[in-house]
Amino acid sequence: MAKKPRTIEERSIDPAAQEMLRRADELGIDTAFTRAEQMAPCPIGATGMCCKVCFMGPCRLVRDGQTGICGATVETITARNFARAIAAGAAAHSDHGRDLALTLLAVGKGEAQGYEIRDPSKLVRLAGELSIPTDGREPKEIAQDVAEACLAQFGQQTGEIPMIERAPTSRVELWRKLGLVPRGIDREVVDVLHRTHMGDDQDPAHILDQGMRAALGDGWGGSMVATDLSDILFGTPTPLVAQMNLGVLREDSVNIVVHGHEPTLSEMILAAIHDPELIAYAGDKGAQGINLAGICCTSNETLMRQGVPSAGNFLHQELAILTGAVEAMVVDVQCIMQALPNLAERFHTEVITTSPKVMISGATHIQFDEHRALEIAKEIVRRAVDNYPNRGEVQIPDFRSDVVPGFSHEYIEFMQGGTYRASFRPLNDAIMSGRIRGVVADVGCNNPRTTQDATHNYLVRELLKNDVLVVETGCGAIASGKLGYMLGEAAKEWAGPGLQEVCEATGMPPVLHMGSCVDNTRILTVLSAIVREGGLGDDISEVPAVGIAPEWMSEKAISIAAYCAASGAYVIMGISNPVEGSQVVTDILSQGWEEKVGGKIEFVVEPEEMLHRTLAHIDAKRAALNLPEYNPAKWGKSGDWRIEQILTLAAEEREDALYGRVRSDA
Ligand code: BF8
Ligand code: SF4
Repeated sequence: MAKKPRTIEERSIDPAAQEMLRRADELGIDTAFTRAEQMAPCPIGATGMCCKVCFMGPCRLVRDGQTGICGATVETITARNFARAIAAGAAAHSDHGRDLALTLLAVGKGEAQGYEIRDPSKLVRLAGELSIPTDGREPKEIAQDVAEACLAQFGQQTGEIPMIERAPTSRVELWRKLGLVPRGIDREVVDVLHRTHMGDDQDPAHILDQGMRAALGDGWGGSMVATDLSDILFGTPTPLVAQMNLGVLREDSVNIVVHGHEPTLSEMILAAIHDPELIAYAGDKGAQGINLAGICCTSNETLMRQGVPSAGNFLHQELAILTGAVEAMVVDVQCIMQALPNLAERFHTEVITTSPKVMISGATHIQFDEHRALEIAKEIVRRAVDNYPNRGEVQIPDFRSDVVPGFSHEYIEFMQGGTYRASFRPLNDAIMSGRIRGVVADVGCNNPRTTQDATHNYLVRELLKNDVLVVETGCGAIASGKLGYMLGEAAKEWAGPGLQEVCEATGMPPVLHMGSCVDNTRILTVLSAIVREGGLGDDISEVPAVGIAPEWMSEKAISIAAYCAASGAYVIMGISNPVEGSQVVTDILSQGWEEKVGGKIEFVVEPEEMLHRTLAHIDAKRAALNLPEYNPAKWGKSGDWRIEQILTLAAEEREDALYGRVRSDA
C-alpha cells in the first residue's frame, strides 16, 4: 500500500530542491522523491535474504533456520549478495579508470583529438612509481608506457597490483599475510562472481574476504588509476572559487548539463562551449551565451578543476530538468536515472546518452569517441543551441552558494608548507595536540528514502562543532557545498575553537572538497601520508578517523566502504543494513573484520547514533595513541584579529586575502 506522501520539507532540506518539488507537485509530475513514497522496499531483498543466483529459486528466506532449495543458509545468501554488490561497484569504478587509461594511451599516440597532458609532473611521478624510465623522454612517450602499465593492472593474473605500495608498510604486510592483495583488478571481480555462483563458496566469512580483495582492487587499483590519470590529463585540482545549486542555470543562456562520472566528455564540452562560432550561433538563436553546469560526480570533476558550476547532487538530476531551462542533459555512465527521458518529454530538454555502455530508451544517442572528441562535443553543443527556441515556461530557483573545491592530496600537502616545505606535519601536529580532534570523510550519495542532504548536513555541522576536520567527495561534497561549508569563512561560523584556528591559519575551509567518488582514493593517500609522517601510529587503523556514507544508495558506495574497512578504517553507512537478515554476517562485517583487518563496516540509521559512534571511535583512537584528551577550552585564543580584519573586506578582496588569486576564468 502506498505510504502517506511526505511534506516537501521531509523530502529535501535544500530550498532549491523544495521549490522544484513544489513545481513538480503542481504539474502532477513524479520524481524519485515521490516514487520512493509509492514504492516500499521489498523487505526480503532489503535485508539481503533473497537469493537469485540459480533458477531452482529465486529463494526468499523469511523464517529462522529456513534455507534455499540447495540448502544455502541466510548467512551464505546475505554474504553472497553483499559480495556481489562490492563486485559491481568495483567494476563500475574500475572500468572508469580503464577508460581513462585508454584515453591517455590515445593521447600518447597523438590520436586523441583535443586532449593534452595537463600535469606532466604527476605523469613523471607515476611513471617513477611504475618503474617506467622518464629521463630525456617526451611526456607523450612516457604517457604511452604509463597507460600500458595501468591497463596491464586490469588483466594481470598473478602477483600484486603496484599501487598497494602506497599504503603503509604494515598494512601491505597484513594484506599479504591474509591473502588480500589484489592480483589484478578484473580478476578479483571475476573471482567474486565465480565464487558466488550456485554451488561454490558457502562460507560467509570466506566469501566476504574475497569481497575485500575485489574492493581493494577498486580502491588501490581501478579508482586510483582513475584519479591519477584524470589529474594527468585534466590537471591536478587546486582550490578555486565556484558555485553550486540550481541557481547556476541561466535564464538568458543555453544551458547544458553534464551528468555522470567520466571527465573525458565533460572536459571536451567545456572546450566546445568556448568556441566563438558556437557562441555566435547561440546569439543568432536569441541566447546571451552558452552555460555549462554539472550534476553528480561529472560535476565534481569539472567543478574542482575548471570551476564549472554544479547544478547539484544525485537527487537534483530530475530537478534540473524541472526548471524548464535545460536545453540538453548530456550523460555518460553511472547514477543516471532512467526517469530522465520521460521527464524531459514534459519539457523541451533533450537527454543525450554518449557512452557505448549506456543507452536509454527515449534518449538521443550520440556516441562519444575520444579520437573525435571535440567534433562530437561541438555537435552536442550545436544541438543544445538549436533547442533553445523550444523553451516553454522557465523557473530557476534563485539559490546558488559559493564554494572553494579542489583539495587534492597534493594541494593539502602544499597548503601546509608551500613549495619548499610541503608536508603533512602541521596536520599531524594539529591532530596530536588536539586542535583537530580527528578526521571524518563524509561521502556518498543522496537517497530518496531519507530527507535529501539532511544527514550530511547534521553530521557535518556537529562534527565541525566538535573540532573534527571533514573531507568530502561525491554527492556528500555537493551537499556541503550547497550548504556553504566549503568556504574559509565557514570555519568562523561552524568550527570549534581548535579547528577554527587551524583553518584560519591555513586559509582552508573546515570541509575539504576532495573530488568525485573515484577520488576517495585521495583520502586513502592522505591517510597513508599521515601515517608516514609519524606520530599517529604505524597504520591507517590507528589514525583517529572515520568514514561515513549517511545517505548512500549505490553499489559503488558498498565497494568504497569495503575497501576503506579493508584498509583499516571504521566505516558507518546510513539508510539501512543490506545484510540485516543475518546477524552473523552483520557481525562479520563489524567485529569480524575489525579483528582481521582493523577496520569495519557498521550500518547505523539514526544520525545521532552515527555522530556518537564517530566521536567515540575518534576519542578511543586518540587514547590508544596516548594523545591528550580532546579539550576545546585549550584553543581559539590566538589570531582572531586577522580574521576579523579579513571579514571587513569586500567580497573579492576577501577571497584574495584568504586564498590568494585563485579565481578561475571558466
Ligand atoms: O559516484 S555519490 S549518487 S554520483 S554513487 Fe552516484 Fe553516489 Fe553520487 Fe558519483 Ni558516488
Ligand atoms: Fe535458491 Fe540455492 Fe539457487 Fe540461491 S542458489 S536461488 S538459495 S537454490
